[in-house]
This record gives sequence, structure tokens and C-alpha cells, in this order.
Amino acid sequence: MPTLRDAPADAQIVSHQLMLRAGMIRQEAAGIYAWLPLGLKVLKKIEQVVREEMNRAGAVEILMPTLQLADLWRESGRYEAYGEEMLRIKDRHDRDLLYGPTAEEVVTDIFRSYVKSYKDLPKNLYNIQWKFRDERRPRFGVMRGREFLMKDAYSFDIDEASARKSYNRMFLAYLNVYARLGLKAIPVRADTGPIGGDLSHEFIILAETGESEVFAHRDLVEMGAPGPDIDWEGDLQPLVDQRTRLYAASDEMHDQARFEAEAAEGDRMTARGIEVGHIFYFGTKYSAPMKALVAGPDGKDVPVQMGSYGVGVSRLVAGIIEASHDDAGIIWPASVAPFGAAVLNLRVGDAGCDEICEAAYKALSDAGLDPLYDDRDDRPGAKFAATDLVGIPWQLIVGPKAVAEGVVELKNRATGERQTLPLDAALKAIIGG
Ligand code: 5CA
Repeated sequence: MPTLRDAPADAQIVSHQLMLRAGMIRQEAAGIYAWLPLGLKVLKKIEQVVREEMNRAGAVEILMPTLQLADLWRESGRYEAYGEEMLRIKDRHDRDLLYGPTAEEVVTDIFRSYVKSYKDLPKNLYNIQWKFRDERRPRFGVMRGREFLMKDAYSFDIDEASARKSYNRMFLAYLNVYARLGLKAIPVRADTGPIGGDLSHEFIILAETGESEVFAHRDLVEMGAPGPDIDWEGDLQPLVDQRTRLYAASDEMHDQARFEAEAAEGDRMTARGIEVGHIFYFGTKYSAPMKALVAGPDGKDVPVQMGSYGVGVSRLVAGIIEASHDDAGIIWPASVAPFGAAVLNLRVGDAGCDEICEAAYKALSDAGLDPLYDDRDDRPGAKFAATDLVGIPWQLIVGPKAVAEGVVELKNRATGERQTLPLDAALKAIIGG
């Protein structure tokens, strides 16, 4: 956990500064990062939240390769069209490969090899895999990287009505993902860009440093997620309508006259935000040229209806920090905190302190809190600052008082509240709360 006292001068936004200071990432090349232990723990936790919500909504996980054959992209016509952002590679046989910036072609190829009938639909396949886009201006750390981790899901349906149901499931699952990460995400109508299609939403979390501008009805910001217990097989259209009825658009799609007509002045919110997800319905854009055909109920082959759904998993690490920090450092929501609690030994080598710390560490481990034990030989002030910086939700502080009076100090990182209490009571507060 190589923490730094000061932020490197080239880090411009707070999440990038804090990720470097907390020793979460290390830049290896422009827009390319190594994930150090603390960063990796958070990344894996976010990944797991995304995975659980995808599974709940009926999607099935696969893993596609990072390197893809150019020939597949020639079939869809995107190999030439994608331009400079695509990293093109040749192997020793002079075959054209590329590092995948997204995976519509690969997943369509998998699908067409196995699925031939409407009876096997609907299907939704997703993977959580590294992508590469040779961005002109990689910046703000992992917020806009060149190599980044994305969850990308792909839905397959027999007709447009059923494709819309698949889209709705992802739309609502996304809101649940962001809510579990402690974020308020606004779904806005969006441009489809190089992915294509005619129905698309971006999910934006509010942050002053965000690269996107959003225009939205205030009520949408407060509306929140539908929750995990909705009937995923049932009619989700009313829940989606409730959230798409109110005006919300990103800069490319914004129409000021419509905004003014649809929202009263006091309800109009204009803000900056971070795009943490983007979903698309694009029908047969890939399945038609790539001949991913399925037999319908009438026995006739038709190209399958598709949508794709992306979450910026590595970008979310930075996005959560933008939304949740203070002057002392990061404040992780419990759902993604790298450790559930930290045990700070202020007198390492003192038999009494060591014993209490080890007992606390064991009790917290047994309770599944994945604690961090700071047994470094360092000044208490340095330990407090480092623990605040890395944002662990609970700090259990063990000093000479613990040995003399049988009490420890418990600090809550989010509220700053400190209590002095017996070890058992402190453990109960952490484990129970
Ligand atoms: N194929 C579709 C959906 S699977 C797709 O690629 N969509 S995307 O281009 O919008 O990317 C999905 C998400 O990945 C974005 O919402 C964003 O959160 C994240 N993302 C895109 N580019 C980058 C980047 N350069 N660095 C970090 N995250 C990125």
C-alpha cells in the first residue's frame, strides 16, 4: 500500500489524485495502468456487484478474448470505419488482429454458431473484460484510459417487441448496480455513435469534473432505482416509462426548447456528469451483415434482433471517489470498500497492544469483514492520515489505553465520529453496522 503524502502534479482531478496517493494504481504508459493491491480489491468488488445484478436480470456470463480477428470486423463493415481508436496488430502469420474496443462482432459470431431457432431466445450474454481504445486524449487516470475494464452485455431476440423487453431489463438492472455502489445515476437519451442503432441511453453520475453535460428534470435525479425484487420476467415497461417520461438529455441530444416546454424553470437542472454506462438497441445492424439468422415460429429465417449494454467498471472506481471523498481522502461505500475495517496498532511490539490487535483482527476476519492490520512501525499521526486517505469505513485504534484501561477507540470514516469503548462493544458496532 504505497501511499503518498502529496498528489503528483500531473493529476488534475480529485479521483486521480486520490487513487495515486492511496497507492491504488500506477501509470505504466499513457492511459494504461497497473492495479496495485488496494485498487484491485475495489475493482474486483465493483465487478462483483455488476456481475450479481446482471445474473439477477437473467444475463449469462462468458469470457471473450481481448484479441479479435480483423476478418470478423470486415464482415460487419466496422474494420475500416472504426478509425484511429482501434489498436491494430499483426501476428507472425501476417494475420490482422486487433485489441477489442467492444465485442459486438465476436459475440455475434459465437451466437450464430450455436443458436438457430426462436425457441432458444431470448438470450443475454455478457463478459467483464479489458478493452482498448487508442483515445486521442487519455486523461484523468482511469476515468478515460486507453486500456479499461468494461462489462459488456449483448441481448438476442426474435422480434422488436421482445428486444425492447431485454432493453428494459438492462435499463433497470443498471439503476440497481449504481444504487448498490452508492451512486445516483441519471438515465439520459443518448446518441448512438459508432455502435449504431436508434434507441440508446447513457447513465450519468453527477460530478463537477465530469466530461458530459446533462440537462434533466430534477425529479429524475431523486427517483432512485427500482430495487432487486421486481418481477424480471414481468412487464417492466411502466417502470421504464416512469424514468424516461421526464426530460433528460446529454449535450449531443439536448433540445433547449423542449427542455423548457417539458420542465418548469425550478425543475430544470443543468450539471456536469460522468458517463458510467451506455445501452443500445440496434436491431439487425450486426446480425444482418454477419448472417446471424434464427428460424421464427413460421420456419422462416430472420436476422436476430440485438442490443448491447456497457458499464465502465474501471471508470466507476474513479467515479465513486469523485462522488464520495473529503479533504482527508476517500470515503468508500461499504459495498466496495477494499477492507471492511482497519486495526491500527499504535505500539507495535508492545505485548499487550499486539495481543489485542491480533484478537480484534481475528474476530473481524471470522465475521467476514476482511480487515486490514496496520502493524507498521510508524507514528500514530501517519497511520491516522493513511487510514483516512484510503477510506476504510471503520478504524479500530489500539494504543496504551487499551492495555491499561481495557478500552479501544473506534472511528467511523464517513461521519468522523469517534468513540472510546471496550473491545467487545467496538467489534459489535463494526460487525453489526
Ligand atoms: N458496445 C457498447 C456497449 S457494450 C459500448 O462499447 N459502449 S460504450 O462505448 O459507451 O462504452 C461503455 C462504457 O465504457 C461507457 O459508458 C464508459 O463508462 C466506459 N468507457 C468507454 N470508454 C472508456 C475509456 N476510454 N476509459 C474508461 N472507461 C470507458
